[in-house]
Amino acid sequence: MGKNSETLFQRAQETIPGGVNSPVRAFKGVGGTPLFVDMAQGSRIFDADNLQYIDCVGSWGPMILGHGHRYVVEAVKKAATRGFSYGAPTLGEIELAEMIVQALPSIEMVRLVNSGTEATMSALRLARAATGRKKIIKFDGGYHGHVDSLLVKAGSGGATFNVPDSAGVPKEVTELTISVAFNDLDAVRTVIDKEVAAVIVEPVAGNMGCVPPSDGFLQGLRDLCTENGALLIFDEVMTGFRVAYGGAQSIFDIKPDITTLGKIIGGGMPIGAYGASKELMQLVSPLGPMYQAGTLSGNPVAVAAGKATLGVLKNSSIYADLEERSGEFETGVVKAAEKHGVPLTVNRAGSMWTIFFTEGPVTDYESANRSNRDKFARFFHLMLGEGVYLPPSQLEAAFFSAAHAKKDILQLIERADRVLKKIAWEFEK
Ligand code: HOZ
Repeated sequence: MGKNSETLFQRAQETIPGGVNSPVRAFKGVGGTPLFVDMAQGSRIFDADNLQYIDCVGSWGPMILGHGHRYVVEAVKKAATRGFSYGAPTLGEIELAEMIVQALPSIEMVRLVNSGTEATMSALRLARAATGRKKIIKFDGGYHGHVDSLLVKAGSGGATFNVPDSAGVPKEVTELTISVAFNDLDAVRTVIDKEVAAVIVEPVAGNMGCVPPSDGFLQGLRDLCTENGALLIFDEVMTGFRVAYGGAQSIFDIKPDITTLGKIIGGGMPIGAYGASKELMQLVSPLGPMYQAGTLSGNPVAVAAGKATLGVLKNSSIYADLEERSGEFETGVVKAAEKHGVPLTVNRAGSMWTIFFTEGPVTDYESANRSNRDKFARFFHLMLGEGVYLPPSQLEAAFFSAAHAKKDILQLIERADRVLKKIAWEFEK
């Protein structure tokens, strides 16, 4: 790691817990010092030592157009000159809401919030308000932000740092949460009953690494929810406008009752959203009795970035291009691993992917945890040395953007090939 990042990390630890404002950035899952970012452009990020990396994190998902897309930058500049925040409604919020409603037919009304965590917290409250029930079903390794009742067998940082159930959350709260294995419909069938308000699921899991749903899993959840009068919440904070413009629900053709969004709908600015039918959303204050509010909700600068991003994505060839390049990357890495004799599984849903160091298949949290973490950490650091920035944890998804050109993909394969050769020498003898 460069000298400037080291110095900044030492300094940061004096005033910021762990030196970071979100734990997964801290490199604790792979060891070493996090790189401090100076700037980013297109598919590249530059650190405080002016070292350049191909960025496969993309701010954990939002940067689907790449960094500094000129339309988004222009929209943000224009919005910023008109005032950062009014705490009053704007035309832009209506336009972004209309874009979301047009893209996801399961959503007739949408409320903008400031983060994915706020979105999922509000979605649970809405489900409980609508059903009058208390219990929630989630999945092991599923992560829906740091909502108290969802920090049960949580993925992402919770799993990476081995604190799947956070301290500071009363057991009376988590007693209402039931967590079962992802892709296991029988497990859901066993626990679902007439006290369950909602089943919340990432339709493509992204916080135990990338784990797509198995055939029939999401439809099975839809059916079980309907049969039991529970609501189905799709947490599409990661997959919304990522795996397709209409999210995972458009690909798998499932209509959830409530959808949560974030990341891409803010184009890299802080935002979140939850949406549902008019019937459900009419329960939300000021129309109905479910209270939820926010000073900065619908922030005009974030809304401008989101509208510009969705505007570029809509009716573009971006999703087809992303699929082609991501597929090429997957094939290249799998071939390189075979050539060097490194057992490895690449899970991928469009431009969202994870490399697991196991024969696989990786279908749930348990199988994701069979990945050899030492190999992953070594792979991560060797790739970093090759100028590639991957998510610093085995249990996270990586992302490509429209700015990742064919040339970038070829470079990534070449570098992964070199690195896998070293991994084979070090681990497979
Ligand atoms: N959902 C993202 C990671 N899994 C959020 C990033 C973070 O926690 O900082």
